Amino acid sequence: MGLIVGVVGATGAVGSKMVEILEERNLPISSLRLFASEKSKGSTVLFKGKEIKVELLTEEAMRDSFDYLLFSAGGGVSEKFAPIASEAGNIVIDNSSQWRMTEGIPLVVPEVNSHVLKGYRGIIANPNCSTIQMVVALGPLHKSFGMKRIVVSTYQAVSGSGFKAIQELENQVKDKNYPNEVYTRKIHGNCIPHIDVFYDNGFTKEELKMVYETQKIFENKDIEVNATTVRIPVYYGHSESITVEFEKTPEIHEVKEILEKADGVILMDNPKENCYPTPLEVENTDSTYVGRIRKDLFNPKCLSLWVVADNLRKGAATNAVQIIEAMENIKL
Ligand code: 11C
Repeated sequence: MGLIVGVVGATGAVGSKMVEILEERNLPISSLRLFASEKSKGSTVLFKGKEIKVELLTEEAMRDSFDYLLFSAGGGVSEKFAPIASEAGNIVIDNSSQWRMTEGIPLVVPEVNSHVLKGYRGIIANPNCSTIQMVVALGPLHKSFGMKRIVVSTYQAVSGSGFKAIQELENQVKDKNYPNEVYTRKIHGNCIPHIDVFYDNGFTKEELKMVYETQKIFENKDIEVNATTVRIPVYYGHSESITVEFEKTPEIHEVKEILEKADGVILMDNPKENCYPTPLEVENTDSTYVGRIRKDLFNPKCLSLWVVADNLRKGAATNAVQIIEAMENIKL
């Protein structure tokens, strides 16, 4: 018997990637059901050469039997429907921020902490895209050198805000006077140091996700994270400039050896040959790319690096599908 899988929010930017990636990977899926709101109900999506009709998301449908339900329809939908599906015995992998910080709900990046899935059934949270690529790159270094403090600035693609934002950038490329609706400023020819809402402490919600999700994934509240998240006029692929302070002194050759062997990481670091990752080059791939590795000039325990990944794939849909794969591997 193959797997019965459902995707909630199947017509959105991440949901449609989930369907694409479910088709690409070797999972034995016998039935795929797709759910969306009234707006997309009845539209069709191609999966393995067959047209699948998108169903209206209902409580009743969530009580049907699924091996896995992937959710990417926003926090409100996950808040209401994920518990219904999970109480019916289904495993939910939720891409929204709704359940990420809830105690008892695992927040999983398979390369880093798949051990938390052992024996677990229920809602599993998929982290924020900017957190995922950072922890994939830093996880193996943390194991060897112990992280104390991370200072990160992000350069995030518009696809992180969904199809509407991709269209807004495309329209502004064609017509520089095209008005901004998704962002507070025009995004074309600009960069905006503002992702999600501001809190009273001056940080944005996106920045605090990077702090608290990182601590939860590494099960260590002592890791200090200071993030500045910025939207730039790139369609796909988030980039991050990261400086980390470790407990032990990392040597560059050791760091490179570790990253070369690390699960999910591709090292692209040869400045003499202009070798470093950029979002255009990594679009449509599933790895996390690391380059520009260098020692701080003043603190030998500090390292800077540049990390790039496709935000819709490894930052969202691929990570969610890899959680299914990790769960299936645990069963073996
Ligand atoms: C962005 N990181 O690029 C956001 C999108 O919590 O899953 C993903 C939001 C989330 O705008």
